[in-house]
Amino acid sequence: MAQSIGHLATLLDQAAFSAKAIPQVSLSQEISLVEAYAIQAASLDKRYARGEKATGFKLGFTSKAKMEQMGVHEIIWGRLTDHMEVKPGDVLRKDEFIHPRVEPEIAFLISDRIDRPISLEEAPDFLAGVAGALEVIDSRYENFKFSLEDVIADNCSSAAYVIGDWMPPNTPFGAQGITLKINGEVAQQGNSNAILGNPLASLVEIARILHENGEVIESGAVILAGAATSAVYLQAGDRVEGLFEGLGTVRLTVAEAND
Ligand code: OOG
Ligand code: MG
Repeated sequence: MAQSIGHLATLLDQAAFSAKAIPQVSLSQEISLVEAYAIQAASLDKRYARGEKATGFKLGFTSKAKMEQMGVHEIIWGRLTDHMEVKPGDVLRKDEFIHPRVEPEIAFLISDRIDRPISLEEAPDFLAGVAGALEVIDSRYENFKFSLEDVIADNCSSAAYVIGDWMPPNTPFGAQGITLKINGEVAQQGNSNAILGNPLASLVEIARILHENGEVIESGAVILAGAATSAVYLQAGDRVEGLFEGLGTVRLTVAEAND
């Protein structure tokens, strides 16, 4: 018998909470896109019930590099919570994750509630700030493999994020170089315009999609526009730096294995 939305949400929440991978849902049953987002919502309800607070939204597969790396070619969206936020100076513990990867992103801080589709021209009016960011993704599925529906149900692999200093919204961020360094070595190199041609297009997309889904973006919310490059596996002891032209450097440290 097919597993219910509630049961699948519990399995995914438990997998994240205990850092233990589960088999892909799609290997044993077919789920629709609507069901996948319903599983995501139900699994987030478990986090909210434990006291986590919503902080915003993320987009996924907004760059060709990410689509090709993961074999998924549709834009997806997920939910961020305060539990996922890594503050400057915090050290990430690898054992709290299954197989974490890091990727460089552009983040937006929202100035005014968005409850309708917006155009690219008016999108800047909704920005209180822009920043470079690092997202840590951690698929709850074995071998980091998933279908479109699987990854949506799994809240788009959302696990942790660190945001650099917020810069004024008129800071140029549209076609800026991005370098991801691990332990001082260049691991990925790209440009912010790899994100839908202009990262601000991600805000336009999420406003449209959320409106269709009856969700709003609150003032003060954070939006992660999607990775500009492929993601890289994290190892214990890694020192990660995201260098964002015009926006500064964002750092993340992974604890040594025996810490
Ligand atoms: C899914 C999440 C994709 C992005 O920035 O494209 C994503 C994954 O790759 O596991 O966060
Ligand atoms: Mg991402």
